[in-house]
Amino acid sequence: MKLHDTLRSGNAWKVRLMAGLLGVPLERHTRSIDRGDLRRPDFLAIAPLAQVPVLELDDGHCIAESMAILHFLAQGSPWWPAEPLAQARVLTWLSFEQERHMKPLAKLRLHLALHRDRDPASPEFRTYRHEALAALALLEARLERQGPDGWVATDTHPSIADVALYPYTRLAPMGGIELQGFAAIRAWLARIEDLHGYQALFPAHPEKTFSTSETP
Ligand SMILES: N[C@@H](CCC(=O)N[C@@H](CS)C(=O)NCC(=O)O)C(=O)O
Repeated sequence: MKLHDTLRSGNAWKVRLMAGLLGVPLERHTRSIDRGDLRRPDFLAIAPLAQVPVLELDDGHCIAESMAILHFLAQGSPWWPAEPLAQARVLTWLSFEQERHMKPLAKLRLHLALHRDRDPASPEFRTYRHEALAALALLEARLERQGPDGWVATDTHPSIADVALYPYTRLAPMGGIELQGFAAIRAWLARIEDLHGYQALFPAHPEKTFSTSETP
């Protein structure tokens, strides 16, 4: 299978993390947003939404959107529980990630750390900060309730909800959101990083997760 990604995409990091945790090999095809690769006809032919990540299967079929890809990869594994109520709980947290968590955290990281092209004091970025902190407060409360052995959506084995919520939570400090006040989140991040098969954002340079240079 081939993953179409960009070097720093947090949404594509979810897919690489999932594949690593499952022990599934992925060939990376890394594209550049700045070079306009995501607007090229060859990419648009496989990516109806013109975004990464896209997973290309060996038979040529392609899957867009990180949630859909995680769902596909996790079939038949404990990362997608078999029981309908447990599945519904996983979907609750996937929906939370897409609607309330990922966007403000990704915007803060992209524009305040990577591009440095926005004023953090602008109304728009103050709103993103407020939304990001609110999302992390909800995640913190959930993890506190789940206890030190629980996971975001499930009780014993982690699920694709943990994988989905990990990257932009881990990268939050790049957008000026410090995690010191979120003890349950910090413990959960550390537990994910201890899992067999964990993948760093830059696998050859795990220490450079927060680097803003063009090359890892
Ligand atoms: N909802 C999508 C969001 C994907 C997304 O935002 N991808 C970004 C990179 S992290 C992208 O392709 N940005 C370039 C663009 O939108 O032109 C998912 O979860 O996969």
